Amino acid sequence: MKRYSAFAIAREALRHHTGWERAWASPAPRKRYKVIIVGAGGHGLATAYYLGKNHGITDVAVIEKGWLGGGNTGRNTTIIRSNYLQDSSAAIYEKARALYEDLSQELNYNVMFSPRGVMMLAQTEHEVRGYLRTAHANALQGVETEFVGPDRVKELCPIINIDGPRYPVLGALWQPRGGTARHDAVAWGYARACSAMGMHIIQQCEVTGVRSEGGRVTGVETTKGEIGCDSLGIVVAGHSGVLAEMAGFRLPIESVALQALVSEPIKPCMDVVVMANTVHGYMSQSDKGEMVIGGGADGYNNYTQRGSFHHIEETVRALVETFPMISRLKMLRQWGGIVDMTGDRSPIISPTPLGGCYINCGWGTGGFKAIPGSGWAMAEMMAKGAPGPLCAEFGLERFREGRFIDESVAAGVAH
Ligand code: FAD
Ligand code: PYC
Repeated sequence: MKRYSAFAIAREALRHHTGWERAWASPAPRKRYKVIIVGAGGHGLATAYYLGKNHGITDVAVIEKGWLGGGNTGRNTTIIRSNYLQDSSAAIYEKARALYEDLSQELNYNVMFSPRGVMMLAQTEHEVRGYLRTAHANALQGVETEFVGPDRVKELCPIINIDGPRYPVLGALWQPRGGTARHDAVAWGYARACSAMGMHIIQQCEVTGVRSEGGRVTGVETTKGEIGCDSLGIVVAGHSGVLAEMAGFRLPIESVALQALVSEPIKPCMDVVVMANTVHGYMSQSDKGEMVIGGGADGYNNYTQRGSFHHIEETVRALVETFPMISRLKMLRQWGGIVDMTGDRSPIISPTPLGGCYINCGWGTGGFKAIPGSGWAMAEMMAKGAPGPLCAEFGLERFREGRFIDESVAAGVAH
């Protein structure tokens, strides 16, 4: 793999950009791999990357039914933060946030991580208490957050109306090193690094069955034929239940659509991310100038990856009291992704009842921020055959034991 650098840009400019190579190869599948990962979203690709980087396992195929990053990874609103309540959550989300800090350098690919700060508004007394509690928990966990008052909110984001008649801003949970990154660049950067290690990324190849013998996985059936493997990682977000059924077990997951929209591009007016969880809306401004807006998840199970008119109306209505200036914006595009929701709003990173088969899912409305930490933990589990410290608490057995990791407040706006 040729490195990207200022020198490479100058060299290619001089030869009319004829020397760039493809970022990743598109090989035909081999008969067998040591590891197969189903799903070339951020979590699947990061798993493959850390299998190679941390554990020296490169005989890996990542199999994707569409195009890489075409699932939730390329559809999300890119908020990165680690201000969760429970210790096990704070550990994995903060590991991910910390990895994002250097990810562009590590992958030699600009993922445009922008630690511009994330603010979760408190607009009821209940939220004030909840976020004060989170700020105290974060202090003990070593996660840098603070509870700030309304004046500081106004200072950080002047376009907010803090005196709303129904929902005045009473304060906010502020994470100064939270922010955003370019979502598809995260997928592309990991894919390029995996391909450079000799891994196969196989797009347009749907997994249609899971093969096993004596209680152990032996391979998958796909639209490009059967492919054998020693271990299998299922990392397919909203389709986790479908893949689990192929592998012969059930998951405590519901699949629903989560929608988002962007406005026409406007001049820079907001350089932080704001989430308003009581009214169910959030907003940031992209580097192109569009206001990136989202709201709550659809209230019914669904596999349709598209937006709906009622969502635009509901979300803009929710936000307009706090951000009056958006009432005059034209909305340009709208879309949806199928998110995989668990009852406690925490992920599942776990061995499964089928030997050699592991699952990573349940990130629901909030898994973009977790991609590097999740891939790190999943790779460790697949390489060693058992969960390591980062994901030990996120096993499937917690649902049987009633040991929930309740993150419904931190999941916030979209849950
Ligand atoms: P995906 O990116 O969905 O990848 C799974 C892949 O599996 C897909 O590409 C799919 O095609 C493939 N697949 C499925 N079935 C098969 C099969 N049978 N064979 C082969 N391949 C298959 N998170 C945040 O942290 N911050 C946010 O601001 C945020 N905003 C969001 C806004 C929206 C509108 C949405 C929809 C989600 C948002 N999220 C956010 C959540 C985040 O996007 C997801 O948690 C995360 O992207 C999940 O990544 P993934 O790799 O697990 O799944
Ligand atoms: O997890 O921060 C988040 C988030 C915001 C909007 C959707 N998910």
